[in-house]
Amino acid sequence: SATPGRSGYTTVQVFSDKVQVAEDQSYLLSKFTYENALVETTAEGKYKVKPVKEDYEFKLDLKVPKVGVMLVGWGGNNGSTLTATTIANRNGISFHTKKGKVEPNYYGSVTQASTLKLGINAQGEDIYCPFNEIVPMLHPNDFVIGGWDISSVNLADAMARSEVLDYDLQRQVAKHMSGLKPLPSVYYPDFIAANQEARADNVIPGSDKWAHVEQLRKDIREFKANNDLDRVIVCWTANTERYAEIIPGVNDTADNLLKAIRESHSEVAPSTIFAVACILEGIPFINGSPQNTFVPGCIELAERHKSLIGGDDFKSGQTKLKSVLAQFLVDAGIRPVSVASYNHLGNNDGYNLSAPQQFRSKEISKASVIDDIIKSNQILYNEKKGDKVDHCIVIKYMKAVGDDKIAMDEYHSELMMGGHNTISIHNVCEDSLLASPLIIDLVVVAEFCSRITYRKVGEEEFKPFHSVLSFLSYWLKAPLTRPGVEPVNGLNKQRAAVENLIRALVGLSPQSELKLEERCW
Ligand code: NAI
Ligand code: DG6
Repeated sequence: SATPGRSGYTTVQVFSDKVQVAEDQSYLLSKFTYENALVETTAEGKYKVKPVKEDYEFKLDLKVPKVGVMLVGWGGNNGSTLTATTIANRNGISFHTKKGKVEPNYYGSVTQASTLKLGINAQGEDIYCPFNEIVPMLHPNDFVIGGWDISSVNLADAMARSEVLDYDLQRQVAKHMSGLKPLPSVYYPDFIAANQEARADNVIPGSDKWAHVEQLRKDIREFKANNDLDRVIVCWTANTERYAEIIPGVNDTADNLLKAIRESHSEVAPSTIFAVACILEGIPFINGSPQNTFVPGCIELAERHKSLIGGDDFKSGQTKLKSVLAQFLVDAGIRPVSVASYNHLGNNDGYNLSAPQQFRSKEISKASVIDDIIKSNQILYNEKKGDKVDHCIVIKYMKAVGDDKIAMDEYHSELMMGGHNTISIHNVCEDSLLASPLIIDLVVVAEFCSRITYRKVGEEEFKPFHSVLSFLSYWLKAPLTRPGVEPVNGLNKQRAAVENLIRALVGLSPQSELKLEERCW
């Protein structure tokens, strides 16, 4: 389709001899030389650097499929907010707040509300275009949303229960949502807080975990058939679970995990049951919560089936800012010595996190975000000075503030000649309005990446990207990477990866800010 506000709409035409479009317009092929540098660090602490390059060919399927988005935890704050937002946008439903009329939008979504620099015009000025108008992408107005929840409440009532959207909007979208009912879900009470039990009136019966996998696979197939879909993507936006213990023989390999599920082992979490069902169906599964859904056996299973997985934990407010600010401080040569992060919130997510084991999952994910940033600067962090930052995470449940999470951060840093700098931040994060657009981006980018295959010079076959789709890292607090690879947390680096991938597909070189037109005579 070539309609604004629908999937596949593009406005950019690139004239490059590196790109070829198939005669029937079904795919494009682009040649790309990946340039990097191989570094050897000598015993004396010097560096031997050799530029390296490798030729790639990318193939992008240009037809955007009809996609179903199945949310686990559909009736929660994020699930109901996302559903209402897509309905409002698709139907052009505007509404009134005490400040006046609000037109529907997708603010907070990189793919829907941000731009990319294409190049310069004849006057040397930078020219930007909408992020999703360079190559055909899925549009959220075309999402067919469904999913599961352990709570049977219909989506209109779920939206009201969430207390996120303005009443005038709720009033208008409710009629589109009251008929939407989550499918019964997998509920193992031991994995989420005991305070969630009262919600659990919509669960798949029995304790046979393999039967649960089979039921979910059936749900996915039926949803696909009933809605005439080409593809389904599943996203976990259900409660944060406790960590699963990694037990040799249980969840350490793909075969052991499958065996453990068949034996209904108690250490297999609901989120892992969903991930396994999706992997066996060959559809992408994204984990928006912090728990270790992707136990080693689950990652191995995804690799075996070449199925896409992405995680963990939506990066929405406090942590997103941290992944910019910590990078800024360290790149400015300033030495953060402590980061104290407090927040309190009053939504159901906060209620669940008030239990110690669920809080612990969130604490791990929120704390990991500065690790690679610290590691990148051995002048500031070394054996002599210390290579750690005191980093504390506190989350408190305070019902009264509802979804308006209050995040307070203090960055205490060492300056030149023993000086100190303290930055204090008070950040009101309307939690679900920050998180829901991330689900859009995760789905849009995962779908987009699933249409890309590549081959290196000399290779015959085009292959998909590795199962662990780390291109999604921008939107996730604790980015999952392929085993053995360290995650990249800096937000700008994460965005550059996606931006440069899009550029490569249309024959443009990676973004450069050299601006030689201005700087040279
Ligand atoms: P919520 O508590 O409003 O919604 C979660 C939903 O999941 C509930 O409706 C609950 O009934 C359902 N649920 C629980 N276990 C389930 C299961 N096994 N299967 C199906 N449904 C199940 O929470 P919210 O605010 O929507 O957040 C969802 C998740 O996303 C949480 O884990 C949260 O930590 C995570 N997250 C949220 C962010 C935000 O800013 N809102 C940002 C980062 C992560
Ligand atoms: C309290 O921290 C609740 C959490 O679920 C967060 O609201 C969510 O993880 C977003 O966290 P952040 O750090 O990205 O604002």
